[in-house]
Amino acid sequence: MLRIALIGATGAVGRECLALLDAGAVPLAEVVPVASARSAGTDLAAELDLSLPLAPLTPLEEWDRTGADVALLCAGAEISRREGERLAAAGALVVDNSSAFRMRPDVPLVVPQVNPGALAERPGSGLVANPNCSTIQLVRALQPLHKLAGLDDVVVATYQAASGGGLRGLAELGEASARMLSDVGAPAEPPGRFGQPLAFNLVPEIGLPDETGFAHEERKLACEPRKILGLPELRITATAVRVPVFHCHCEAVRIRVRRPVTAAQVEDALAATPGIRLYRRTDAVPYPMPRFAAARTEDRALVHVGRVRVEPDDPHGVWLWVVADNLWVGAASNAVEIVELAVKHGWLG
Ligand code: 2RA
Repeated sequence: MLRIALIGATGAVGRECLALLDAGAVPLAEVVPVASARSAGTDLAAELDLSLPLAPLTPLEEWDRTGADVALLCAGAEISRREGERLAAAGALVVDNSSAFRMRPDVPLVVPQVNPGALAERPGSGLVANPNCSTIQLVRALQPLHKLAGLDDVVVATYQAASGGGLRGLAELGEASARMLSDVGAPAEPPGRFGQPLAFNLVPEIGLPDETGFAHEERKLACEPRKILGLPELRITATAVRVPVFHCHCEAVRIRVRRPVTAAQVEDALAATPGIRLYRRTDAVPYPMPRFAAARTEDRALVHVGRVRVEPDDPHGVWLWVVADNLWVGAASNAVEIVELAVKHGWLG
């Protein structure tokens, strides 16, 4: 029976982790929700209708940090950098949702459906990194193509939902959309969570650009898949765009594969992959869309792939449209599945 500390429990990802733990993902002695003092008074059990053994919400500043078998860090890179190694040194297996440790060689970066072997042994660092949301759905769609025909080159354009900006991002989009609908002539919102107004707009830069012009989200998409897929030479590049959608990231992906393929072969490989729902042109719903991919619990758990095309003049050129719930597939369920794997390996409890 596990004692899990959940840091960032009141945030968008923290709440999804609680829902998954409440559904019985792992045997629990207790979950200790930890958050900043700002969240004092939040009654998570009542708000989320939880029946798991939940300790009272503890302010990060007052938490004693001992006795946790697992620490789930969902409070951003700054807090992960401050707390991660300290918690690992205190004996917890730390599963970190931020970008703080992802590219460190002694920290496995894990998508359980893609590279469970990275968790064959308990990492000496005590840290396991959860990849970025846009990476997780991408590598889950790429892996069957890699097995089928080998990956050579990947170009991706993302369409990322407001929930990637947390509860504040969701609220900002909702409130600004309502204001603009009630007064179409209203002046644009001041830049908020997304650097630019998002309602009825597209923001083609997520995170800060470096000296090459690539933004932080795009750099994550270029580095993380190489590590997860074990393909350090893979050519992969991205443009990341924030779109005024509440939930689910979408990705248009162009893959150059090493061996020629047909669309039917690609569709069959995707359809045979657990955790992927394939949409064919002839289906009643011929392609995935964010509204539907987040509609029901069973849909939220899947990576939805459609618009499979092989270029008529190049049998190495494949296009996919990939949709997934970024808070669920892209964060919480990946993190909780890492804990499940650790339990299976007998490292905990
Ligand atoms: C986003 N990648 O969508 C972030 C969330 N982890 O902005």
